[in-house]
Amino acid sequence: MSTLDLLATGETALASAFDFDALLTEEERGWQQRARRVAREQIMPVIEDDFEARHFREELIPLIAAEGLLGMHIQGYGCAGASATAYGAVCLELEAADSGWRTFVSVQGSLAMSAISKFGSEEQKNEWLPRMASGEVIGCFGLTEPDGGSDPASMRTRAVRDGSDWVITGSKRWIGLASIAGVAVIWANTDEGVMGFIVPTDTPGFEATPIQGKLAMRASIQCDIVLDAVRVPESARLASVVGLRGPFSCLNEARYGIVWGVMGAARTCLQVAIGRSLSREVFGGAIGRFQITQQKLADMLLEYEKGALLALHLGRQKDAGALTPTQISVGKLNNVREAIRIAGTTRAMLGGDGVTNEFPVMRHMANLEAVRTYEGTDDIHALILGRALTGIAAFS
Ligand code: TGC
Ligand code: FAD
Repeated sequence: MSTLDLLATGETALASAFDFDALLTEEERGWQQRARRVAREQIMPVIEDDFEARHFREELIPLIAAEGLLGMHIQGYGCAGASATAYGAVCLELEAADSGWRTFVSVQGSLAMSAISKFGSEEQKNEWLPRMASGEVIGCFGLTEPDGGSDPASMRTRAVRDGSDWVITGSKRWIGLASIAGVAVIWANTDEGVMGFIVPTDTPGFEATPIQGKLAMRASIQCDIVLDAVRVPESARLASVVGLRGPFSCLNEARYGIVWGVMGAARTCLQVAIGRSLSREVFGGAIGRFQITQQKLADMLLEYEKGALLALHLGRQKDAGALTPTQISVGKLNNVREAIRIAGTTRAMLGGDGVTNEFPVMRHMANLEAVRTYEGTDDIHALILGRALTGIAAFS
């Protein structure tokens, strides 16, 4: 049975056990189907080659933009103003193909565009958002630094006022899309606290270099950034926020997308596991006839179904304006953890073939290790929840 046939078998069986799509509204399903089409027709056929070649296929950006997926949850400025649930469903479909493509819409829409949308002036929004929604301009979001990304409060990058300008000096690490970005949202410490700046990447002193040697997220780009006395005018500052509340508010958006996205990676793995359990014959019959195999499939179904329902619940909360950062941490910690387990169990069920790229599973496993680390590691989200429950911050 080909991998595609196997996925189709798994898809039918999974949908009959848990018809998630039926829980979405017609509008949400419309967005979901658009993203599913992009994932299946444009990403899945090339992703194994791109992952192997460490290639980010930039030519897909206009297609994704044409479907309205960039900054789709933002109102106005060329953005669709779709619901949070619709955006979540899109993240799930893209990550069912590869986490790198969900990260692409996250960095562009949830981080760079959200920062401008939340904290930018009318002029800044009009200047950047329509071109970012159309994919003409790619954005990046520079918060993490080489030392201790978990603790942005220790930020060393500094912005110093010089007349009507700001001069930014420092370095950032792991910044998605930076080498192809036209604009960077850079967070820097100042005498008054952390501030955000919209930095065109052709500004003298700005340099982004892709990080090499990645064994995860190989079909996407992350960079080191050096800021060597980068000079921007006061009009480039995101003037309506000072302090870490600024970048952290954007992280809420991206973490929310991850809660959904990783269930896409989990769904693909579970579909493979179901298909393979019916097609792989050992000891004279399909491995799906072993009780041990069925126990694994049942456990994976439980966690996939719970994770997808949790994502949907958070989506409905967000659409009602009631989603809290604590709830987002519950979703990020749980869903990434369970997606990693589902990918690992499926890989083992595939036997030796599971370590090849004949199946999408080991690629998802590797990607999910990166997802576990970014947007707050699992340890950090556990500590956020511990603080919420006890009132005691145990970060240091
Ligand atoms: P803390 O004292 O807790 O807070 C400082 C100020 O921020 C406010 N705040 C928040 N505001 C909005 N949303 C949240 N989730 C917020 N969390 C905190 C807080 O109210 C306070 O405001 P104010 O006005 O009183 O000053 O700050 P802390 O330094 O103790 O934070 C601790 C901790 C560990 C929670 C925080 O440092 C943290 O979350 N660390 C993880 C860093 C992280 O997640 N980085 C992600 C970088 S971007 C990325 O990874 C992109 S990956 C690509 C993709 O998304 O696909
Ligand atoms: P560290 O902070 O050095 O953590 C190392 C280990 O220590 C981890 O296991 C961590 O859980 C643990 N640890 C840290 N603090 C504590 C504590 N208080 N208690 C217990 N354990 C602790 N950043 C951006 O700004 N923009 C991006 O676009 C972006 N994209 C990314 C894409 C990828 C693929 C990756 C891998 C990262 C990306 N990041 C981005 C950075 C990401 O947010 C950081 O990697 C992450 O926040 C962790 O920081 P760190 O890697 O420096 O690990």
